[in-house]
Parts: sequence; C-alpha cells; structure tokens
Amino acid sequence: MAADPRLLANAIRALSMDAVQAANSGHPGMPMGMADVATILFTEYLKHDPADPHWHDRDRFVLSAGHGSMLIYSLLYLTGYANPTIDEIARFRQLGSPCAGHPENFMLAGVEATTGPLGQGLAMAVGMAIAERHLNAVFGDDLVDHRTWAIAGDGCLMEGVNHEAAGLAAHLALSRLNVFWDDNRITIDGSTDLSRSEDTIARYRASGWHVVSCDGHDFADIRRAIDEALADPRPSLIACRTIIGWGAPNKQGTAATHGAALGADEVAAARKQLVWDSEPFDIPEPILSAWRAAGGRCRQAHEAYRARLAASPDGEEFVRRMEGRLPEKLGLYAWLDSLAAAPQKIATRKASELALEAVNAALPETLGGSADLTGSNNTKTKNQSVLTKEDYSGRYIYYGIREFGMAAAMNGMALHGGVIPYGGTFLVFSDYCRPAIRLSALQGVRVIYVMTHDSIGLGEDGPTHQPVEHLTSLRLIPNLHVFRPADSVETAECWALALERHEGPSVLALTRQNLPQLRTGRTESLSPRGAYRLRTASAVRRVVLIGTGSEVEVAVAAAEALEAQGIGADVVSMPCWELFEAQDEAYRRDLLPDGVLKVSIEAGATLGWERYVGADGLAIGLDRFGASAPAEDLFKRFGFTAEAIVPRILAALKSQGE
Ligand SMILES: Cc1ncc(C[n+]2csc(CCOP(=O)(O)OP(=O)(O)O)c2C)c(N)n1
Ligand SMILES: [Mg+2]
Repeated sequence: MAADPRLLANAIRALSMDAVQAANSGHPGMPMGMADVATILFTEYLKHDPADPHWHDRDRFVLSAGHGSMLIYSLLYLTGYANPTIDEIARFRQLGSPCAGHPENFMLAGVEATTGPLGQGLAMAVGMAIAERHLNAVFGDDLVDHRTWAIAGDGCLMEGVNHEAAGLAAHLALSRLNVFWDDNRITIDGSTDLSRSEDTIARYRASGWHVVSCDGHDFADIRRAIDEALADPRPSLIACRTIIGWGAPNKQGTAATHGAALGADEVAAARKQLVWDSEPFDIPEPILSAWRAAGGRCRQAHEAYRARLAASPDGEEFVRRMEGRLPEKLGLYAWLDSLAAAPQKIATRKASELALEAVNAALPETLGGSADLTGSNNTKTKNQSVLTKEDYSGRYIYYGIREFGMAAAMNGMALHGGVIPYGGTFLVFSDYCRPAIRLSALQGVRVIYVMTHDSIGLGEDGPTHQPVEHLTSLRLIPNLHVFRPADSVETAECWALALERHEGPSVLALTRQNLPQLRTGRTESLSPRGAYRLRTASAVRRVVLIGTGSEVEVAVAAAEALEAQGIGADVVSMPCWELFEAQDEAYRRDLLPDGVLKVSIEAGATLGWERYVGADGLAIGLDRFGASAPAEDLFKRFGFTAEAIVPRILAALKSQGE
C-alpha cells in the first residue's frame, strides 16, 4: 500500500525546521508550506533517478524560491541521492556542508540551478525548457523528452524578470514548463496586501499561460491541478494556495516562519501537531523506505532510455553535446587564414559576425539570439533559422526587448546542457542583464554575451547609450572573462576562447565603428595570454602603451608619433584582463616592465588601470558621461587621439625625469 503522503511530507517539515533550528538561521516557512506539493511532485510526477542525477533525459526541477533551500535538500536526501547525507543536512549553512544557505548547482547533483536571487530561477527554468524543446526537435523523442518544473514564491512573481520570462515562455509555447506558485500571501514584511494588488493569475493568463489553482494541502487537488497542467499545450502556472510554516501551530500563516528558526518551543509544539516523535535528523524507517522506494520509481524508464541511447545512431553526437565537448575544429582557422591574406577594416561587431559564420557552421550546438538588436549586434548568421513554437530546431532566438530574461534564459540553457547559448545587446544594457551575468559566473556556465556599441565610439545615440563604467564594472565580477578585441583577428581569437571556456561565461565587447586590422600576416593565436606585445619599440624603450579594443589603434598612432621623436614605445594589446592575470609573473613583467612609463588607453572609466600603469603611470580614459555626436568628433573631444595623448606622455616623461 502506498504511504500516506502527509507522513512523507512531514518528514520534509521535520528536517526543515530541525536544520534551521540547528543552524539558528534559515527559512523554515516555505519548505513547511510547500512540503505537500513537493511530495506529490517528487513521488509521483518528477522523472529523475537519484542513482544517476546527471541522466540527460531527466526532468529538471528548479527551486526558484531558493530561500526555501531545506525543501530541496530534504527531497534529495529522502529520495536517495548520495548527497546530501543526513550529517550534511544537520550541518545546514555551515562551512563545508553542501547544504548552503541557498541551493548551489556546484555543490550538489540534483540542484539544477543556483537560486536565491528571486525571479531568476523561474527565468532559468524557461531557458531549460527552451533547450529541451530544441534538442527534442534535433534528436527526437527517443533521446529528449522531459519536463521542466519550478517552484516560485510571491517574491519570484513580483520581480520584474518574471514578466520577461513569462512572456518568452508563452510566446514559445513551452508546454513542458510547469511552475508551481507558492501562493501563501506572505513575504518578509508581512501580508502581500502590504505591497501587491495585482491579479497574478489574470496577468499570467493574459500573457498566454494556462493557469490552474489548487489547495496546496489537499493531495487529490494537487494531483488534479498537475494533471490539468500536463494536458495543456501552454506553459502552466499551478497556483497552490498554501499556509506558510504549515504545522507550526502558533506561527504558521505568518511572516514569523519565513526566515528565522521557529525556536525550541515552537519546534516542540510542531512535533506535537505533526505527531512526529522522532529525534531531529532521524527519519522513521517506514517513512524513509517509502521515500526511497519513490526515489527508485523511474529506474526502469532510465534503463529503457539508456537502451535507446545505445541503439541510436545519434547517440554519440548527443552525448558529446550534452557533455559540452567541442568538435575538433571550431571552423575559425580558414577564416583567420583569409584575414591574413586580405586584412579587413571592419567593426569588431562585423568581425564577430564573420567569425560566427564559421563557428555556427562548424558547431551545431550554438544557439544564438539578441534582445531585439539583431542587426546591430550582428548575432545572426546565414545558416541560422529562427527557433519558433512551430519549429524548435531553429538556432536563433528573437528574445524581444528582454535583456534580463534573455540572460537568465541563457543560464538555464547552459545548465540544461546540449547547447552553447550566446546573446546580444548593447554593452550599456549589460546593466539590465547584470544579475544574470553574475549568476552565470557563480554557476560556472558557458554563456557568451555579445555586447556591441562598446564606447563613445557608437557616436550619435549619445550618453544614454554610451558605456563608460561598464567594462570596469564587468571586470569586477569573479569568474567572468571580459574580452575587448582590437580587430578582426583578435575578435576571432576571443570567440575561440569564449567557446573553449567550459567553466564560466564570457563577455565580448565589440565596436560599432570600423577598426583597421592591426594583426596582419598569420601569427599564432595571441589573445589566450590576455595581453601581448603588438608593437616593439625601435628607439630605446621609455614608454609602454596599453590599449584595449578600439583604443589599440590610437595607441599605435601615439607610439609612432613618439618614435618619430626618438622615444621608444611598445604597444601592448590587452583584450582580456582575466587571462593576463593568469599568466606567470615573468611574462607579465616582461610585458609591463618596471622603470618605463606605462600608459593605459581605454575609452571608459580609468578606475582599475592603476593596477597596470602603477602610481607613476598615466591612465587615459573617460570618467564622465559621453555626448551625442559622430564618433570621430567624440574621440577628438575626449582626447582619444595621438595628438592629444602624446603631449600628456611627454609631460609625464618630463616630470618623471625631474
Ligand atoms: C532579488 C531578491 N530580492 C530580495 C531577496 C530577499 N528575500 C528573500 S525571500 C524574500 C521574500 C520572498 O517572499 P516569498 O517569495 O513570498 O517567500 P515566502 O515568504 O512565501 O517564503 C526576500 C525579499 C532575494 N532573495 N532576492
Ligand atoms: Mg510568500
């Protein structure tokens, strides 16, 4: 006889309140409130196999309301994943325990996404559901046929990104996406009446979703709602009316259960209420075996899948893509050869498009897109058809004006695996994506951001569109590689580096304006070192000019003017700080030696360049907003010309000599 789901759910409640109590920190209310819904999902619907958490065709589950992390830790333990162990749960939120404050994909198999920043889990789930449909269209039902589930709270559905994600999901008719809304009408400050008056259900319906409501503590009603969701061809929002902290007799239904330990008295009262006699972290044997049996539910389906995979002629290619291994050739060599033979004076956004022509032909796993700036970001190549609800096999997504939604969806795609997402917008709007870029970096996923119009060089659109502080601020994000290539050759090299980077995201900052090709003749790839000597001083070296992107051309002109006066000047092109930082000291010192004047030239904030030019160096940049005018006029106006820079260098040399 099947176990009583209430008993199973109470195991989640006990683990959650006891772990939070032990840590004296955490969020018991959400897991206790959603325990009943989660029990039905994990014991009756979710396709997963705790024995192989990475099974490619498993359902994906995202706890968008990440503060309720004890819910997922309980579920993984109870269904029989190798981790967390019960000891790790008992050490919830302590150093070394994988049961971190919020769920982290890099700590536990079974945690599909790092969540906690509200709304983003939902948006990542949309990306996972897109990746699933795309791979299904390419590889067929035999290899790809799964669902994406998410639990979102009131907070997730208030955050702006939920609107972008919901719009995208409905537009692409992601029927295999099912989102539970923990409709408990409580947030940290108290009742949602304090801050919300909208009709969330009507809003989702109007967006094109199927919405079904249920009593989140009535098992039959939960099943009915899920069955209805599964039958509908639209993405579904399953609004579950719940009581936060259900089972804690004096605190349930109040914000007091949201984010603090219940306290010893209330935990004892909840034990009585739930008729739960066992000690903390001790799950009674019959209940644990019932959970473990439920955890093994899909083993046969998994085995059948493995047999299909082994028999499939596409199996090897599918596994290659899912494991994120690149094919031998990125397709860029022929393109680099042609650049050596016939140098191009083009914008780096155009150079990116031409590099992508080769990449997209060689790599069937790239999935591109833009937030409504396709023609400006140059992100769509000739061989890419559009991914639509009628044809998910397309490899280009019109994301609409949804930068944050796009970035979060790309995180979901990369986490799902099987695709390498890249997406474009203007660099200035990287701010709109920033919370998701941060999560790309934290999660260690290969997402490639194509950010064009990378300085005042974009010209007439003016200061609203001209990035100033963006390169600096992106370089602050750990594990993010920020590339700013100087010409068509570097652009191709940086694309290769971004694609080969399995362990994290990359930003390609690209120009609108044309740039000369500075690297002529076929050379080895130089960008992997992050910075390299592009031009060596002829006269005795007294200056090292360091440029990035469009300002490398300016640095070369300034170096030539200095040499004409007998002052030796190296030019260092530095397309990627992070890669340069990874070089050994000898290389770094050789490039940026002591005893010479070091000058950085970048049309953006100077903050940070002290690191390379030193206290006596010169950081030439832009520490104010730009202006609306043709690019050439702006470069003159703000001093990014050899004529403006050389006198500053001469003055600095003079004062150094004194
Ligand atoms: C983007 C973001 N803003 C703020 C927070 C801090 N925070 C965590 S939970 C929460 C309230 C969420 O309310 P709800 O989703 O209803 O969760 P419940 O109280 O029902 O568990 C807030 C503001 C956050 N985690 N992410
Ligand atoms: Mg709530």
